[in-house]
Amino acid sequence: MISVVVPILNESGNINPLIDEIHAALRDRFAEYEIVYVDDGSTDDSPKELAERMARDSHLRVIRHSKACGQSSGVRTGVKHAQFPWIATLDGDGQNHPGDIPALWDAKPEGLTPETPWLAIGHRVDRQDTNSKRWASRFANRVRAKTLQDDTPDTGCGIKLFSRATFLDLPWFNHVHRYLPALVRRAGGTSVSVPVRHRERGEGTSKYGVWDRAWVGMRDLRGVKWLMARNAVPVAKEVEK
Ligand SMILES: Nc1nc2c(ncn2[C@@H]2O[C@H](COP(=O)(O)OP(=O)(O)O)[C@@H](O)[C@H]2O)c(=O)[nH]1
Ligand SMILES: [Mg+2]
Repeated sequence: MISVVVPILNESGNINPLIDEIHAALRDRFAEYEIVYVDDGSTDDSPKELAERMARDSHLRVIRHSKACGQSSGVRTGVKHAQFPWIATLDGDGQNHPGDIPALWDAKPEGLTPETPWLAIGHRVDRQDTNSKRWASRFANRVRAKTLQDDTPDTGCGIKLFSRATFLDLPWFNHVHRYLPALVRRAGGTSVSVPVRHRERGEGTSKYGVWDRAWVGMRDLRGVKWLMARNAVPVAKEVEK
């Protein structure tokens, strides 16, 4: 019933502990689930660790990009390959707690079909990052919320829940994963923020610097604002014979 998509780049040492936690969070809650890792061309031991784990873990599937294409591409590849209608995403460094997936699931209105645009996104209430990253993120979130009016305190959080149909119907560009609440609303849907835990990264280092993200963010924000202005959501109903 649910596919957990984890985009990674060089997350050696974080793979097995996170997969253990995903199983612990889901096994009593979902009759059926799969874990889809998308390796964006890692050059560390991640491919080896994934291959070893896959040999003994029937829930795990691994998709590998032949060359690095970025985190949003990783999410999209995972969603495309997912076999279940509902998707949860997680960062691969252990900063998100898989134990929060059920809270996002519970935020889903009862009876909601996968065809109805809807998104639950984590809100990292007690963020465990460096001061500079927290400051930059707070600033970026404020500018974005004011520009897009998406009523979301934290769009950079990696833990999210949405349907496969919803995601694949959204416009796509590199870094789109930071603008999903606005884009789901643009599609006539709703997004809800759910308070989640946040931890320090396990092994390894962050793949993003504060400044490279800020410059890309400003350009993307202009693009998303344009998309919002050029919106038209039809209410379509088949005419009966
Ligand atoms: N597929 C893919 N995943 C990435 C890339 N850069 C980062 N990630 C993953 O995205 C998640 C968040 O990245 P991270 O470096 O922890 O960012 P931070 O938490 O904002 O410092 C982690 O799971 C990374 O492995 C990338 O270029 N491609
Ligand atoms: Mg991280």
